[in-house]
Parts: sequence; C-alpha cells; structure tokens
Amino acid sequence: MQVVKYVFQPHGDERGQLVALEELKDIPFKIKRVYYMYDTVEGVVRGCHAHKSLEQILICIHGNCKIRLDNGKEKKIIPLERPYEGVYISNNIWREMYDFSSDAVLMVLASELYDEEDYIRDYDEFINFTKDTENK
Ligand code: T46
Repeated sequence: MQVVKYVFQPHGDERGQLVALEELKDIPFKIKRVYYMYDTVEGVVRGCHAHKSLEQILICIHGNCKIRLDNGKEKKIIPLERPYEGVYISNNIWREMYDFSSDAVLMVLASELYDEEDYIRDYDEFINFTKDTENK
C-alpha cells in the first residue's frame, strides 16, 4: 500500500509560522468540509471504519497522534507529529487514529459533506466491499 504523506510549505518569519492550504493546489480535491478533534481521552482509538467514496487529508495541527491504515491486505502506521504534514486517505481504506497526546488537535479536510451512508463500520463488510470493488 502506497501512503501519500504531504509536507506543506510553512511561511515562516520572525513572527512565527503560517501554513496555507488551497483546494486543488495543496490539497488534491475540493474541500467541502473541515472538522477537528481535540481533548481526546488517553488510550482511545477513534475511526475504526472505512469510507465508500470520501477522500480526506488528516493533519495533526497540535500535539501528535498515530494513524493506522489498512487496505484489507496490508496495514501501515503513520505518525503525525508536525503541524505542516498530513496524510491522504482515499476511499476504501480502514482507518484508526490512536496514541493521541493530551494536547493533540487532529484536523481533517474532507472531499464531501458528512454522510453516514458513506461509512463502512463493520470490518468484515469492509473486506467484502474491497473484494467487490476489485472484481469490478
Ligand atoms: C474519519 C475519521 C478520520 C458530524 O456530525 N459531522 C461530521 O462531519 C463528523 C466527522 C462527525 N459528526 C458526528 C457524528 C458522531 O456523532 O460527530 C460524532 C463523532 O463522529 P465519528 O464517531 O464518526 O468520529 P471518528 O473520529 O471515529 O471518525 C472521524 C470521521 O467521522 C471519519 O469520517 O475518517 O474521523
């Protein structure tokens, strides 16, 4: 599985750092939604689902966390530790977010509006969905 990690350009000067993200330029899709999670309780694992069509970029803009990606055949762990780096997650990938530092703020840029119908929350269903998609 190829993991696409982004390193964004910080615009630093004597005042500090600034990162700007533009759709279809820095981000490979039109951004329809932004959400973020914070105050994540120690030991919690979030996510544990896949999406049928959603694409996203995850950026830990403060603190750090880990992302486990699984395409049904292979798993990869991606640490997010810097506010100028992000990981791209396509559809059809099981994701889990864990090991959040107490100060972690995980921001997500998403290609679609929220739609519960797009979620696959059962792992066996995810495996069947990936097989069906491969056979098409
Ligand atoms: C994903 C990972 C990385 C909304 O009302 N609107 C939203 O846009 C989102 C994302 C969530 N919600 C509600 C639905 C739940 O009642 O917020 C609550 C928590 O959502 P969820 O349990 O889905 O959160 P995570 O952290 O397990 O997953 C989220 C995204 O849902 C998901 O798309 O890929 O982050």
